[in-house]
Amino acid sequence: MRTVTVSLFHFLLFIIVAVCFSCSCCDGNSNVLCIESEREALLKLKNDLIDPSNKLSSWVEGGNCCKWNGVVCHNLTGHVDQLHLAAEPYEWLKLGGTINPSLLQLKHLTSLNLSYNNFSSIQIPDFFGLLVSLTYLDLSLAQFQGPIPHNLGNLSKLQYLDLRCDLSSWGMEAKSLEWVSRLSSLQYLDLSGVDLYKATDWLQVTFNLPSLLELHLFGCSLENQIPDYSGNMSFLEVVDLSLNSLNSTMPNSLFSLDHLQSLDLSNNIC
Ligand SMILES: *[C@@H]1O[C@H](CO)[C@@H](O)[C@H](O)[C@H]1NC(C)=O
Ligand SMILES: *[C@@H]1O[C@H](CO)[C@@H](O)[C@H](O)[C@H]1NC(C)=O
Ligand SMILES: *[C@@H]1O[C@H](CO)[C@@H](O)[C@H](O)[C@H]1NC(C)=O
Ligand SMILES: *[C@@H]1O[C@H](CO)[C@@H](O)[C@H](O)[C@H]1NC(C)=O
Ligand SMILES: *[C@@H]1O[C@H](CO)[C@@H](O)[C@H](O)[C@H]1NC(C)=O
Ligand SMILES: CC(=O)N[C@H]1CO[C@H](CO)[C@@H](O)[C@@H]1O
Repeated sequence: MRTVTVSLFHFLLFIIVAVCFSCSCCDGNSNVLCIESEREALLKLKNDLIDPSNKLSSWVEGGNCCKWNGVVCHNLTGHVDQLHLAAEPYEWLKLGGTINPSLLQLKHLTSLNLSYNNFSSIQIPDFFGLLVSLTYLDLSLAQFQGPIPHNLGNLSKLQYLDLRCDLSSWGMEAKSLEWVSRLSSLQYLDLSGVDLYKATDWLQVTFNLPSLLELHLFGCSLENQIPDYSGNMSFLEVVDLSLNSLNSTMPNSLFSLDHLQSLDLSNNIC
């Protein structure tokens, strides 16, 4: 009886190992097949993008989109999980054009990186606020213009938001920061270079961001005093408020943040 049990165990082990090798299920991402509707969505996206360096040449009809340049699928479900379409800082043939709302078909997208591209002909599309699975959104130095859509505040899973823009271009602005206060999962926020001159509510809004570790508001044209947010952002480690017009009235609590490692207030009125 015992030998039967042992050999049955070995038999099962053999089957598992054999299945693993034959379909390479242990190999993760590269072997999952993409989902057809998501492939079509990506092709529509490509259609509206200007791609001077042919970065998206692998994006063709009928292919396995999980193997396409910049596309990362979930290793078990095959859903598109991440889109890494960032340019490199030194690259001068950047992606541009417009962004097709077909992006919304990627319902499981957790990470979108378009940084260093050239979207100077458009604003951040309103529909980005519907990409509710996102945990990472990096649109830094991608030259988007105009107002930041406030419905980005609906991205409740967002942990990382980088909308930093080039100081010399004054590309983007926000007239309110109420939407930021709704991003309760945020750990990293960078709005450096975004014109916040008119976002006077930054003094009143309660930034209930208990997970926030880094706050970068370099060169945002902020005025008046530094508001007291410390109670609701008590885990802050890095704060950069340099190059604004903040005055010397400062909440004492700013200096009692237990986890603070770096505080940059240089180039202000104070
Ligand atoms: C899938 O990816 C996760 C991490 O993203 C990893 O922990 C897991 O082992 C992977 N599973 C397979 C079957 O490759
Ligand atoms: C986005 O891509 C840029 C350029 O490759 C990289 O430096 C940056 O770390 C990426 N952002 C995230 C959130 O991974
Ligand atoms: C960005 O794209 C615009 C056209 O949309 C073009 O005029 C401009 O030269 C491009 N800039 C860079 C730095 O590639
Ligand atoms: C997203 O946010 C906007 C305001 O910022 C709000 O009016 C809208 O109803 C929200 N949409 C959803 C689907 O939650
Ligand atoms: C800083 O600005 C606030 C709001 O305008 C004002 O109440 C405060 O007196 C100012 N502090 C100094 C030192 O100018
Ligand atoms: C510790 C602290 O100041 N918590 C405040 C955070 O913000 C909420 C309002 O959203 C206040 O009710 C809390 O008192």
